[in-house]
Amino acid sequence: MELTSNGYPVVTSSAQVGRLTPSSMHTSIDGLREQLKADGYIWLRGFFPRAEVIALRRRFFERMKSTGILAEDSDPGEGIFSGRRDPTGQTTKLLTEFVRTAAYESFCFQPRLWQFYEELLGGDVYLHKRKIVRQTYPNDPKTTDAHYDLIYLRGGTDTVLSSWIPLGDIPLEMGGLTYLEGSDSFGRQMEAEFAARNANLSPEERVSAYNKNMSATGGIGKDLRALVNRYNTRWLVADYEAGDMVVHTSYMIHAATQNVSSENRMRLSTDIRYQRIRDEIDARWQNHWTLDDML
Ligand SMILES: O=C(O)CCC(=O)C(=O)O
Repeated sequence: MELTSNGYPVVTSSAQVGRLTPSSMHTSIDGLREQLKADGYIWLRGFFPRAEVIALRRRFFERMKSTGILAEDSDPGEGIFSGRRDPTGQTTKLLTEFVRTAAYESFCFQPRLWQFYEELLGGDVYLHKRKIVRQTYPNDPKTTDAHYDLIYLRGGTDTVLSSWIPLGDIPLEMGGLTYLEGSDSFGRQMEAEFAARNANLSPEERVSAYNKNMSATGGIGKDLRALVNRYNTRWLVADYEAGDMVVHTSYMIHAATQNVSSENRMRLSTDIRYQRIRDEIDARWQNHWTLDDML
């Protein structure tokens, strides 16, 4: 299957695509920390009970029922697209409402998760209030462009870690997250270059993902082929399942591929960020996420 992102093919040859390597359930926390350092990511299969994740997906799409985006007579838990986008803006309202619900927030705050991060980061941890839920429609060419997270989080520590959590199964055809292999070090180089270029800007501009030295979206490219060619590496993809979690560093370059679900399923995922409480916290991320918060 040809992978596309933002309307472009992801690669020019099949040798430029690889598979994400899952971490073994038996790897010690020290081992996971080493993997994260070496690879820029760890893919933890079955980290959450599958039923808990599926229930959250169902809850989300049940709330969306009134907008008409779900196929008639379909089970909301399946998240099958009706083919009709909601013209009233109600979906945006419900999405921003969902990230504020106790049900969603308590999922993100569950002890299994924060205790894991306490172990991984070796200290008390903090969860950023700005937590994102992303819903994508089948055959929508618009996807997340390539970036590393620190671009948007420069006001805090670079040891912040992101959790990308599929809310439901996200097989390859549903357009999950793709990582540029070995790119933690490329992200570090890029950030050093941006820091040098941004040095003369005001403190506020210096941390901005949208200052004059950055792109309009803050990202580093919509055409993923340019990056894979430039670094002579591969885009890593996976068939993600409900219950999985990927953790990535703030320098790891990633993007999303297009959802071309043959069953017309909408993709749902969340991405949230934990860090050590003692490290610098980016003050701009201390409000609930809205689609137009420009962060
Ligand atoms: O889910 C996506 O499309 C993008 C997620 C992302 O950029 C992240 O987890 O940092």
